[in-house]
Amino acid sequence: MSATENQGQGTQQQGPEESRVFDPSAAFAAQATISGMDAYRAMVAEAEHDYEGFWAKLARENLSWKKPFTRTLNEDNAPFYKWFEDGQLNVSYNCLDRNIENGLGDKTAIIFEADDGTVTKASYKELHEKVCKFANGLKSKGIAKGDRVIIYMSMSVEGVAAMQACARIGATHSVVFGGFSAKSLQERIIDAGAVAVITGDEQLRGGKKLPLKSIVDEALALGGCESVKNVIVYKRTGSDLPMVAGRDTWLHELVEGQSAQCEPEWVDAEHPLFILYTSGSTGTPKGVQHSSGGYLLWAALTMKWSFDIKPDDVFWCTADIGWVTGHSYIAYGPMAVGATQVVFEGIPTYPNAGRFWETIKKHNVSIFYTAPTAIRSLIKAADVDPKVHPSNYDLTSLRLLGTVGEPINPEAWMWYYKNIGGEKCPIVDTFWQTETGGHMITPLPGATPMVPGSCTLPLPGIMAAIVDEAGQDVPNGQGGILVVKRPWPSMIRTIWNNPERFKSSYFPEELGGKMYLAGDGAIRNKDTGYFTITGRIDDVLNVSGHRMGTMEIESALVANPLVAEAAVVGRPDDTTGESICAFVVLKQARPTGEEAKKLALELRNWVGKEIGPIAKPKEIRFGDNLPKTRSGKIMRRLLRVLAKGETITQDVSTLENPAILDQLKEAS
Ligand code: 6R9
Repeated sequence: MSATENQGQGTQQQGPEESRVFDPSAAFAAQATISGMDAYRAMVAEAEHDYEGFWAKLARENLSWKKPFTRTLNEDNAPFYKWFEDGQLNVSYNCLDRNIENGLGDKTAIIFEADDGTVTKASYKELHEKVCKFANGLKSKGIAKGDRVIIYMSMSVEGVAAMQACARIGATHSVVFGGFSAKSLQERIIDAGAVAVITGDEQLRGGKKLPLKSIVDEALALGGCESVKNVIVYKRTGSDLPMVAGRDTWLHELVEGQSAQCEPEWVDAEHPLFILYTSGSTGTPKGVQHSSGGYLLWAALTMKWSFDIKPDDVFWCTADIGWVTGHSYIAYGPMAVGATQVVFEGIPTYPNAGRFWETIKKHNVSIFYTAPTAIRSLIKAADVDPKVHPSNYDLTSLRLLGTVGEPINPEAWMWYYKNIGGEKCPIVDTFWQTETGGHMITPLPGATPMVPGSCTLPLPGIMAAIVDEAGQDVPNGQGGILVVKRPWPSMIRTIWNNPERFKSSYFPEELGGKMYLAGDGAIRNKDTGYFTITGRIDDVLNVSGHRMGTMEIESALVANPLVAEAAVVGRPDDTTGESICAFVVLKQARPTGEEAKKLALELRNWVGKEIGPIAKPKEIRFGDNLPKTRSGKIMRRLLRVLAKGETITQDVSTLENPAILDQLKEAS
């Protein structure tokens, strides 16, 4: 393999030359849904030969349609593509009723592993009943097709049921991660124009009770949320909470006496199933809008292709429903294929860092999907405390492993392969995004020879390529910009409330207006054509697999009355992939020593309050100024070098104030 290079501004670096190749075992390949590279190549060729025919066939085979579609792809108003547009279906019907009709009513849909280890199971029949009652309850509050509903809940069967219940009645949900602040929640409520918020009293994580409902109250009190008429509260911890008469309803009271049957609302394939807010390079988060038909098709198909899901598998995706991974591979994908899955409330280090490995054994998990950050932190924990090393746990139920969210460094890949997979489980390093709806570039576990640190090849039908800034293909071995050249069924449809931003962010004119711009840099191996993602090419950071815009954090910092100016950059971090380093100029004199420490802590907490704890900078350095060009542009490129603790070797002659660099070299 050739060495990879970081084309983008992102700070993710792959390791040195990577020449190790791991073939899927013959035994795995023999039983796999897509077995061997010839099978993969045949599918790729089929998609290239008849693109629409390829997708139409899959959509007919994998989904149940109330009204069959006759038109596969409509490109008339590109890039506002439409898929299966005259077809009608219901996502919740496809995830629940259809499985029951197929004889899976008594099969376990969800094994819920609570924070304290308590286990509750729900069969497809039971989940169907829960979702129908929930859906009827929402209807009784006047919530109807097309309404937006915010879901601000922790990991729970009820959280998944809330999403499915919205889908059942055609309401568009927008899940907001339970770690976001009241202000972030308020912004999303306003942008979505939500009519209701579904939340919990509190959440339990690592033995601690954390607020949910009180943050909703706070968000609504910030103003501008008059569209919200109902707040529905799931009782998790039972703590005493004020309920607002006429607005707040306990979930158990809402569903009491509701019918266990609820006729699904049949919607057009393009009907927005959900909006999920994610960070972009500019200030406000973008409401990524997904469809019903195309989205569900890809969630189901990737369960089969990438995860090789089979009837007896126990699938466990450790993501939170607040992120896209928890949408596609918890709330929808597993149920769209009638699988059994573990839904986990807790954290990987509670009661100790063996929790994942213990839980795999406890529930006989066969397919395990997690983030590189979690793997790296558990490697460290096992080094410190040999008792939580995976060798102490029986992991023989596993047959397939996956990762998502950020590049996995080859060392972490090898550790995962050896210590968790026992050198027999293929690893699918799945590259995808909130905007793509599901996996895009990933090994097929029964076909693709794996190379640590590479997400390998695009799935059949995904026309991924690497181009230069003018949109021209670059040869393998040369890095560039990752694009997708043709629309695919689960792609983002628009940015809620902002179609112009959708066009300029994802289909920029510079690239001809028809290629999807992922926002990542990538390089293909000269010999194999394998893709390696080299990191974001925009001002988006990836901390522990969570996306954050540098501008969002900067705006939060300058909103503090003490702050005059702020610049935020990412720097490589052994555990979290990237971490946040902020350079701050205060209105008062530059603090040093203890005062700097105190103010840094204050500002970190401020950011936590403005956005959420995940956005707190790991380090804050104070300066009298920031390095700027003569035209006043902050040179973030130089700040990235300083954040890493490296010496600046670039030309700084265009700087207005080169002396400032010395001051910003280290903590104040
Ligand atoms: C699913 C999800 C998307 C960004 C994406 C890229 C990074 C995700 C990756 C990966 C390298 C992988 N990313 N998977 N980078 N290898 N296997 O994470 O969505 O939160 O929208 O983040 O994450 O930078 O652009 P999202």
